[in-house]
Amino acid sequence: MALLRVVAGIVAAALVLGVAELVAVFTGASSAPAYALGATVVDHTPDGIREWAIQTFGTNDKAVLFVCMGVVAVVIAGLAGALERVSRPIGSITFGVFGVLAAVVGAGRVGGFSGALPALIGTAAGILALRGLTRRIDADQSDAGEDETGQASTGRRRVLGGIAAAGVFAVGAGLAGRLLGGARTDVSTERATVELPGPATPLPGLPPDADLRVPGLTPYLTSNSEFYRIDTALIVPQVSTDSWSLRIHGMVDREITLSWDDLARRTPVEKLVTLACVSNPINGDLIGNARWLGYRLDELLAEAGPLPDADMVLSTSKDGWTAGTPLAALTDGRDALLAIGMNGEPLPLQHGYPARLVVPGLYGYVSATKWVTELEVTRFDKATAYWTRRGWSAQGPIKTGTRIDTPRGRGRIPQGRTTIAGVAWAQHRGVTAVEVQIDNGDWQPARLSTEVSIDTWRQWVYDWDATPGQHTIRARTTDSTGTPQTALQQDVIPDGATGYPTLTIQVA
Ligand SMILES: Nc1nc2c(c(=O)[nH]1)N[C@H]1C(S)=C(S)[C@@H](COP(=O)(O)O)O[C@H]1N2
Ligand SMILES: [Mo]
Repeated sequence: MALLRVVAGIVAAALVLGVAELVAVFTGASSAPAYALGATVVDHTPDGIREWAIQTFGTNDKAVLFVCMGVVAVVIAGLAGALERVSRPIGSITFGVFGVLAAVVGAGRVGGFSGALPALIGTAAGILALRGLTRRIDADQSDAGEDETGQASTGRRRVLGGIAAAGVFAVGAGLAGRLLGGARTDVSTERATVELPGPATPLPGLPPDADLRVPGLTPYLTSNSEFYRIDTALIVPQVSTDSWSLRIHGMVDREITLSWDDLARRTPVEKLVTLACVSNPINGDLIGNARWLGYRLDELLAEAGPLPDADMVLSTSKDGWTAGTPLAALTDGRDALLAIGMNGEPLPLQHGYPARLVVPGLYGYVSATKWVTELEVTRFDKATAYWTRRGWSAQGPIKTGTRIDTPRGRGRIPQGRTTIAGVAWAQHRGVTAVEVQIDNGDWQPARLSTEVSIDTWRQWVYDWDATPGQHTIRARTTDSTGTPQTALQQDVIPDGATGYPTLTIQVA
C-alpha cells in the first residue's frame, strides 16, 4: 500500500509536467516548469560545481542536469505521495509549494503572467490526480487488497486503473506538448532554405602544409558537428530570420536596428577564427577552428557612432545571456564579426542561428554571443555581463596554449620512432614556436604547420625516438611577442587555465 502511495505521488507529478508542457505550447517553451526551474538552477549553480560539471561531463552537462533534477523530482513526488491522506493533504501542499515556485520562475522567464500558467494549470491537474488516487487508496485500505481467490479486489483494481490512466495521460500530454511546441517554433526547416550571400573576396585555399594530416592530430578546420558547444541554454533558442533583428544602442550618436533584410543589403566577409572557451582545461577540447561568414562589427558600430567615452559593448542573446566585450577589440581592425555562416553553412541552431558574434583573441564568455539581438555600447564601470556577475574576470583575452593530441591515453606505446603532435594557439598574436620537453630534458623545437592567420591555431609535430620505460612529455607555445606560455599551473577560474600540457606514457 505504501508503495502504491509513492507511485501515485510520482504519477501525479508526471501529470503536472505533462499538462504543463501542453500549456507551454501556447505560452512558450521557456515557461514549462522543467525548463524554467532547470534554467534557474543553471543561473545559480555555484562556480565550483559548475566547473566540475563542465570538466566532468563536458558537453553532456545539460543532460546530466536534467537527470539530476528528475531524480530529485521523483524522490520529492514519491514522498509527497507517501504522506498524502484524504484528511491530511501534506502531499498536495508540497505540490502547491513547488507549483507556485515554478509559476513565479516561469513568469520571470517569459516576462509576464502567461509564463505562470503552465505550472499553475499543471499543478492543479497534479493535485486533483493525487487527491483522487489517495481517495481510492484510502478506500482500498479497508479491505485486504485481494479476495479469497487471490484476485485483486475491486478497490485495488480501482487504484491501479487510476494510476494507469493518470500515467498514460501524463505521457500523452507531455509528448503532445513537446511535438506541438517544437513544430510551432522549430527553425531548422527555415535554416535549410536560407541562402548565404557570397563574401566580398572568397577565402584563398589553405596553403599545402596548413594541415599536416598526422593520424590522431586534430584537423586544422573543425567541422560543425565536431565543434564544441558551450552555453547556458537548456532549450536551443529558435530565432527565425523574420523575427530577428539587432539593435545597436546605448552610448551612440544614433540608435540603429538592423533586420535580416538590412544585412542582405551589405556584403559579408569570410574569416578563419579559432574560438576557445575560458573553461577549457589544460589539454581540453573546448576549442575549435571554423570559417566564419559575417559582417564586420567595426562597420556596423560605426553606423551607430559610439561616443568617445564608451569602452564596452554589452551584447545580449535572445535568451537573455550577456557578454561584455572591450569596444576596442571590436573597432581596432581585427576581424570581429556578426557571423551568419559557419564553414559554408548558415550557423547551426546550437551555434547561434541566425546570427552570433565572433571576436578573434577573446574567450567566448566575453565575446561570442550566440542568438545575438542587442549591442549596447556602454562602459565597464557601468555594466556587467552574465559570467562577470558570477566571479569571472571582466576581461577575457585568450591565453597562449598548447594541446598534445597524440599519443593519447594510458595505454603503452611500442619503442622506436613516435610522432608527438598537437595544436598550439595564441589568437590575434600568432604562434611562432612550439617546443617539446621529454623527462625534464632540454626544450626541443617542434615542426609547425604553415601559419594561415594569427587568429587561428597551428598544428605541431615532434618526432621522438621512444625508449622503454615511463616518460613525461610536456609542450609549450611561444607567441609572436616572444613570450612563451607560462608554466604556472592555474585553474580555469577566473580568466582561463595556464600551465604546460603534460603526458605520462609507458613505452614497452
Ligand atoms: N547566448 C549565449 N551565447 C554564448 C554562450 C551562452 O551561454 N549563451 N556561451 C559563450 C561561451 S562561454 C562560449 S565558450 C561560446 C561557445 O560557442 P560555441 O558553442 O558555438 O562553441 O559561446 C558563447 N556564447
Ligand atoms: Mo566559454
